[in-house]
Amino acid sequence: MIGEISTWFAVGALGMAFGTVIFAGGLLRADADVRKYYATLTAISGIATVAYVVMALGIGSVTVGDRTVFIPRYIDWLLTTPLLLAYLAMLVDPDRALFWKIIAANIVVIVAGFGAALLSGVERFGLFAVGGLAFVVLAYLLLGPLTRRSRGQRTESLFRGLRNLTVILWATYPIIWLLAPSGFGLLTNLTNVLLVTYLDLITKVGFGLIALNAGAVLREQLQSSSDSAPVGN
Ligand code: RET
Repeated sequence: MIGEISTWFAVGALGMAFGTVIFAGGLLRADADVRKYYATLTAISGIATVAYVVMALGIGSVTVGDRTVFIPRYIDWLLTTPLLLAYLAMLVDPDRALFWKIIAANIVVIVAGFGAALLSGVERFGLFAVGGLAFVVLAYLLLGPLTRRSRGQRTESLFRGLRNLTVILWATYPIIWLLAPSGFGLLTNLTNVLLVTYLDLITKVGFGLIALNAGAVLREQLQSSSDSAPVGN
């Protein structure tokens, strides 16, 4: 049972559904000014729940050469990675041009990776390199220009924490892609699915839980500083 790929997809579906319930519960109770944060997290884990259920049911996989490509995985990434980046951007409110550059680089990453996975010959490594290069641009935009926007904002430390989680964990995806059957075939498909499922859960549900927890602390601090203001000092 544990040795079956569909088991890991089912684990992923349960984890994503858990996150969706927590975030949707928060959305129902949220004040108007923070509703967009909850709505974004709910959409991210909701979309992933659907993708994992579909994959657990064995739907949407194609065979390329002697390996399997899970199409719902790439559709999930195409929809949810821009939402994760939008969440980061909402914390620091960048200008539109910078935001759309970030989204464009991200879309090139995922589309190139998807295209590469569908090719069976060595030319797929060329497309992988295009995706890798776009990822370097994306990481630069997050660590450079977007981080400069965050300076001095109240959300700066939350932004930095989530940005680091994002850049570090996202950088492991291309490494796994290369080691998996999509690249050099050093990992079995089962190990590949298991690793990516864990990563997806941390980058989506873990990201959301950290954001909500830190957001609550932030709000408390703001409230207590405004409560204590009239008393003096
Ligand atoms: C690919 C291959 C092409 C080169 C690069 C890749 C990066 C993928 C990433 C995926 C992130 C997914 C997330 C999912 C959340 O649940 C497409 C593997 C750079 C960064 C965060």
